[in-house]
Amino acid sequence: MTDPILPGFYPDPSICRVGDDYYLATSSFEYFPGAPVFHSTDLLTWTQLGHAFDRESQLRLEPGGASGGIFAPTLRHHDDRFWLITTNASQARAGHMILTAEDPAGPWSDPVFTDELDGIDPDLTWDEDGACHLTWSCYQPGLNGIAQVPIDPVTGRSLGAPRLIWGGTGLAWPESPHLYHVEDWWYLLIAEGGTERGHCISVARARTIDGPFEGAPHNPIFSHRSMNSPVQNAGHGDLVRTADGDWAMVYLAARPSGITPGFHVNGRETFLAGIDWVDGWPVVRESRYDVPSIDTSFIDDFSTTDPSPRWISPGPPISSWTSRGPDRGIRLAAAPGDGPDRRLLAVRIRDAAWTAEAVVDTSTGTGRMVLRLDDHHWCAVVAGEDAVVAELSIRPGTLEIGRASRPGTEAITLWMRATVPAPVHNAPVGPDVLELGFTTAGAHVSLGSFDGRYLSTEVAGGFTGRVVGVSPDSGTVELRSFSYRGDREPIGVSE
Ligand code: 6LW
Repeated sequence: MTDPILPGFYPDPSICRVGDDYYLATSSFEYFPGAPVFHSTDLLTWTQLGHAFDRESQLRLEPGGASGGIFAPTLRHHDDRFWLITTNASQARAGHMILTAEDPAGPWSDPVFTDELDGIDPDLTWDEDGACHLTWSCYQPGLNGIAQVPIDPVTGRSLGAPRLIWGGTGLAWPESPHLYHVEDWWYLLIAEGGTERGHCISVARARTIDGPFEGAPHNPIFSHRSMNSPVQNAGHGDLVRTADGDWAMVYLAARPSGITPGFHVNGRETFLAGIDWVDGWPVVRESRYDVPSIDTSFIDDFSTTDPSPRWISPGPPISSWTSRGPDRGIRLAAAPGDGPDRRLLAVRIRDAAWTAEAVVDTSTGTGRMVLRLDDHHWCAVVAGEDAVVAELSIRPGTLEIGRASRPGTEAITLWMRATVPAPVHNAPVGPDVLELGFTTAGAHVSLGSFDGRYLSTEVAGGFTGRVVGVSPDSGTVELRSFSYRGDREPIGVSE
């Protein structure tokens, strides 16, 4: 299976079902709102409902904390409520965060914090007696591996001492534990090997939720390591029993491309597989589902009352520095000074080849279109008063890759596009070519292009993927409309 059900950086998926409805949440790191929540009735097509963290009283993120913030969540439904547990990796000593909601579209509660249970990837599971257990990837000395503690999920308080329940098969980083009660067994599904090319999924089982757990003789039960597949880094799975009684698994994977070692630019994405039970163990059926290609294109003129949940920011909440135009458009106010809280209104890149355009009015300020991996790996089309400049910033420098005078100061369309290059002399090159430019008064100006590998995770590191959007540099910039189209002819920037 090569197509994700959630393209773009939506990693660490967790899924649950209520009747015929499926719900899924992913990690979101330094971006706010955080922990996006999705809905589906067929596991194949998903609609974003919103985010579990959508107000500052729930979550304060460190500005510029690349790949910090909200790590892997677990989403469950119990006692007629939805439960989400996760870790703010920038404040991990505060404990894991438990949120609840009647409606997964929100509002979600303010978080309740657990005790300081050092580690990540917390899971909540209720046993046959209704007791709740927190199981997580523990870093505490003596408990290194998958640990578990009985917990009161309402208060967050531990109701016993943490215990190591499985150390995994011996591969690095046993993490992302999830538990399932199937017939007479409790199954513990984990990821191992690290979230890179060695990623895999292993399973163990026990007669009781707290073990002792015995690993499957054929672990890992799923991996793409050392395989010749366009889908790599496969791991971090969560199982769900389907409405018709079968089983499925969501998992994360990346789609690196280009010359070795391969570069993935859109982060780790969410994929879907089938699950069969054979001789008392889950077996992954990777190609069971025919995932439809997803139309990721949109044009947003900000005329709707509520902003689409697609918009995120790696800094302060969007509402704190934006305001809506009288009937359409959105005004972006630049941050005072040059603080780290880069104000960027952005969306995830979800395709290999794409075009994005921002129509901006800079009559009351200056601003830029930005493609960001993190604060040290980005490129921009900067609309100044009399010139438009294309920049590429790779720590520690920022390179000007093109400049043109700006005819007039009326609204201007800033654009970027990514194309997938053909191999040169049969040798693959970078994952894509990024071209930056602008269009104004009918003049279409390409400012320059560069090899997109420099804005890839293999170069920058981290857990996220590219986002594209608009950032105010000074004063107030009005974003009249933003359009994104995947894998088709560029919108309005044809030569
Ligand atoms: C996540 C861990 C992982 O918490 O990477 O894929 C970490 N696995 O389970 C960040 O995504």
